[in-house]
Amino acid sequence: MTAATETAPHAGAAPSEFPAGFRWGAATAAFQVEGALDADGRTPSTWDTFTAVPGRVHGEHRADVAVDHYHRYREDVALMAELGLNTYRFSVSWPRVQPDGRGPANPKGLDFYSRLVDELLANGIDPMLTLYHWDHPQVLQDAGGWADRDMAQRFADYAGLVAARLGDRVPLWVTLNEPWCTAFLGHASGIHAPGVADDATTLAVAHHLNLAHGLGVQALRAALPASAQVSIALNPAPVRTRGTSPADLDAVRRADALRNRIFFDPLLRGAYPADLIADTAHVSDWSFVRDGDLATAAVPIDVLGVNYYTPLYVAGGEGPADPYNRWVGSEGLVHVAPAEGPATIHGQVDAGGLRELLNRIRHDYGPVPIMIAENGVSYPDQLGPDGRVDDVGRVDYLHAHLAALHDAITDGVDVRGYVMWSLIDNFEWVYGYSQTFGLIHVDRATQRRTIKNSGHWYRGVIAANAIPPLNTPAAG
Ligand code: IFM
Repeated sequence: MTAATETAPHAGAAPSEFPAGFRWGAATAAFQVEGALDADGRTPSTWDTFTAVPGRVHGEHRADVAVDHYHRYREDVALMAELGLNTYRFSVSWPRVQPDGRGPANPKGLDFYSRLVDELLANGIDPMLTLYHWDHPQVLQDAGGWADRDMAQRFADYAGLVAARLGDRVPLWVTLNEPWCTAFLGHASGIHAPGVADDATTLAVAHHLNLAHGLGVQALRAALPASAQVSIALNPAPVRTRGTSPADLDAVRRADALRNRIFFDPLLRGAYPADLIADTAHVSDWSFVRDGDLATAAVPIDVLGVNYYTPLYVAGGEGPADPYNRWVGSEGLVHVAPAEGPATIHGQVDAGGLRELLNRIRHDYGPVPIMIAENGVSYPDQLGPDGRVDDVGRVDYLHAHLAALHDAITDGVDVRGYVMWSLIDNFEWVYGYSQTFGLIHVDRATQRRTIKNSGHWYRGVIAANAIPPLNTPAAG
C-alpha cells in the first residue's frame, strides 16, 4: 500500500499483446450524456435537484441537454463502431425507467434503452449496462434516499424491471457505480447529490449500498439467462504516505479502510473490517447491519469492475478540510497533495498505481476476474483550425496506463477488459462542461462530434489487441 510499483518503460518497445478475447470499451453515464430530462415520462433525479441549486456546479452549467445522446444515440453508436469498440458501458436512468421509484416500469423509458441495445448489437458492440450511476428518482430521496434501508429493496426491484426487458440482449451487468462517491461525496462532504454532510449517515449509506448491490445481484440472477455476467464498479485507490512516523502509517491504514476495504471486505469476504468499525465507533454503532446482510452483500459476482484514476496520499496530523476526502471518524488524518506528476481534477497521473492496485486486489482477495470499468483523464483539449483535436496528453496517459495494465496481467492478475472513461466529452458533475474526458470532442454550440487523436490511437490498440509504440501516428 505504501510503495509505488514501477511500470516498465514501453515507449518504442515491441507491441504488448493482450489476451485473446480481451474487451475494449468506452463508458458514459445517463445523467452526463443523455439530456432530455423531461422526455417520455422521466421524473427528476437527485442530480436534477442538486444541479438546480445556484453555486453547486461550475459556471451554473446544467445537464438538460448534455450531449443530447437521448436523441443522437445512433450517431454515437456509429462513432463507437468507427473506433472499433467491442464494448460500450452506459448507465440506465432510474427515473426514466421507474419514474415513481417503485411500482411498474415506464415502457417509454425502457424503450430508449432497448433501441440503444439493438443499435449496439447491430454494430457488433456488446452492451455493458450499469443500473445505478448516482441518479435515483428524487421521490425516493424525499422518502429518505440511501440513508433509508428500504432503498436497497427499491434498487433490487428496479434491477428486476430492467433485467426483465433487456436481459435477453445484455451480456454484462453492473449494479452500482462507485458507491464510495455516493456515500462519501454525497453524504460526508456533501459536494455531490444529495448534498448531505453527516458522518453517521455516510456509514449507513455505505452499508445500504453494499446491501443493495447484493439484493440487486439476486434480482438480476433471477431474471437473466445463465450466460449473463454480473459485476459492480468500485473506485478503489492505492493509499500512500510520504511520512515514516507511526501516525503516518496509521493514516494509511485508516484511509485504506474508508476508501477501499469498506466495500471490498463486505463484497468479497462477507465482513466489515474490524479496524474500520473500531475507528468509527464514536460516530456509529453500526446497528444498521442486520443478520444476513453481509451474506447478501457477498453473493458471488462474475467480474469485479475497477475504476482507477489516482493514488491517495495521506499523513497523520491536522490540516484544512478537503472537500473530496472527508475521513469519517478519523480525526488526525489528512490528505496531502502529491509532490510530482501532472495534476488533474483527480490528482496526480500515476499509471504505476493501476498495477499496484490490481496486484493488491489479487493478493488480498484472491484471483477475482477484473474489468477496468473506468480509466481516463481530463485535459483542456482544443479543436484546431485543421478540424482535429491533437490531445497528445491523453495518448500518453492511455499508453502509460495500458502498459501498466499489461504489466499487471503479466504479473498474473486476471483482467478481462479495459473500458476507457469516457467515450465522449460530457457533463462532469460539479465541474459541468469545464472538464473533458472524451475520446470524442463535442462542440457545445452545435453538438458536432469529432474523434480526437486519442480516439484514433485507441482504435489502433483495439485493432491490434496490443499497445503500439507511442510514436505510432494516429490515423484519422
Ligand atoms: O465522470 C466521472 C464518472 O461519472 C465516474 N467516475 C469518474 C469520472 C471522471 O471524473
